[in-house]
Amino acid sequence: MASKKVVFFFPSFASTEATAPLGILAVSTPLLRAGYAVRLIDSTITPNYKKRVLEEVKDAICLGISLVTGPMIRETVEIARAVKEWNPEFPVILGGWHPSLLPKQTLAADCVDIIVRGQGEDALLDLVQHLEARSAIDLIPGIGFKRNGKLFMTTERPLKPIVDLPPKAYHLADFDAYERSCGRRWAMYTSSLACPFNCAYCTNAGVYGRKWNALPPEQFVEETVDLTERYRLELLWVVDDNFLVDLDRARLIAEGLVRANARFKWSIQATTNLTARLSLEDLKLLRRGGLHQICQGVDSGSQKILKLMNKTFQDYDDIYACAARCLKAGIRPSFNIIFAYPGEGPKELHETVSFMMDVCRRYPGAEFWTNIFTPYPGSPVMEHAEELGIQVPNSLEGWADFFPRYTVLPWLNGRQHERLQVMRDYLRIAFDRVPIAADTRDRFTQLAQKALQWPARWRLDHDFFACPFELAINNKLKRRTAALKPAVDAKRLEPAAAC
Ligand code: B12
Ligand code: SF4
Repeated sequence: MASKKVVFFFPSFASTEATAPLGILAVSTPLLRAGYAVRLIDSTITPNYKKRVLEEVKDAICLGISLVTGPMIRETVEIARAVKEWNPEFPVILGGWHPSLLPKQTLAADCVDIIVRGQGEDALLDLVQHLEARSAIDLIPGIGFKRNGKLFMTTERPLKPIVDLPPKAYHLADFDAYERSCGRRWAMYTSSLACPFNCAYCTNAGVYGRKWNALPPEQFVEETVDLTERYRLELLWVVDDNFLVDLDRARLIAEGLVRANARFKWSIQATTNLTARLSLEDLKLLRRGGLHQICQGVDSGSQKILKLMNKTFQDYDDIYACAARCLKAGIRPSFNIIFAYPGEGPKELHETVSFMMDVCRRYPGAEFWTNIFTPYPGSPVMEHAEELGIQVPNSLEGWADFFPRYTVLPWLNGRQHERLQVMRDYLRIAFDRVPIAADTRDRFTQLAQKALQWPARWRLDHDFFACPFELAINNKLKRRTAALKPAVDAKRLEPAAAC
């Protein structure tokens, strides 16, 4: 006899940045309000996660799993199969980015019964109520299901603006456990949805469209102050795709936080062109309100590649000037780079590395994080997969190895791939970067790693990566601080040394 209980599983992601999964907290609220009990098992903080899931599903209505494309698929399949072995009739529901972008293929997996496409708040409640009542789910918009081995997709569910979505059920999160795993007490928060741009490698438009919409500043201030006080959080990462679309809203948020005497730090993500619109006064105001980092996708130092990425809105002079203003205001400018985008040759790679080195040298405190281009399902560039020679996986499990840290591409394999990874490792040690996870290095390790910066910069300047002995030394140094490690098998995912 099933109780009114729904079990959620959140598979580990290859990162030390452990905190509560916002997607699951979001879809939990309507369930809780309707009187359902919710159990959240996050494998990052639950060593015996399989046993726990199998215990919890015994008297539940269904199991929901949240995942993005990549390594999370391994544990998704492991848990879904284990549940199916226990009871082939028990409903396994997949939601989140991967099922939303590839609904049919995901649903085709033998261990999956139902998928939810896009926003899950209303769809999952509808679904759970129907499963509980054992009534037909055919008319629930925004889902896909299997019947007699056949796949069915229901009608599209219209996107809801963020103001109409309920608050997330943060109380379900075990922040003590996340803090133990990551060394820092922090959470994510969303204050806007969608992004007006459409970069060719990005999947956002496919799930959230391009109509940017946001919470009013007063709600931002009230919720974030409450959240950080209630759970004693030192940091909020505002995971909006483009926080700075409405500058007046950003200013009002900062003013509100100053007035509320907010004590927490927060960081945002925004495009370089919108960040560049902030004056020094704006930035100082945001800093007073607690903003300490602006993450921006620079992506490439080559105009040619930016054009291919559909990112012609970016201006390099603006990036330099804005980095200077951010640092002056006490805000860390944090930039992302994508290597090996289709069309990138040695010239474009060199332009990007030179740009990075130049920014870091001129503006100490600016930081870069690098990835290898990963062709995600649903991104505009994937429409050209065939001509690019990309082998598109034809099963859910085939996507498990799609991961920006180690993606192998038709134009980047073997020695070339190895060389790029070594170069990325040198970039990691050449300049300081501040990860979310706490810095647990002792003084000796810190000094020794600092000393490695000079030979690393020399190598990058001279494009010389033979006999990478500094990386071996760095690996030894890293072993001295063994405490914080990603929960998944990071060795397989990260063949080269990480900082
Ligand atoms: C925060 C975040 C992270 C955090 C996650 C921390 C954590 N504890 O969850 C960290 C830093 C670890 C991270 C890492 C990565 N991320 Co990330 N990340 C995000 C980000 C910015 C926000 C996600 C979020 O929580 N949103 C808020 C929630 C409320 O929205 P949501 O996730 O969309 O959830 C809704 C629906 O999807 C659905 N839903 C979600 N789960 C479920 C479950 C069920 C059962 C149901 C029914 C519905 C449902 O309902 C929710 C409410 O409407 C998104 C961008 C974005 N706009 O969302 C990228 C994003 C998810 N990440 C992405 C990528 C590529 C990565 C990395 C590969 C990046 C890298 N360079 O390493 C890694 C991979 C991690 C891994 N899994 O292996 C891509 C995923 C693309 C894809 N095809 O899957 C995104 C979409 C960014 C992008 N635009 O490309 N990421
Ligand atoms: S600016 Fe960022 S979120 Fe917007 S489309 Fe480009 S990559 Fe995606």
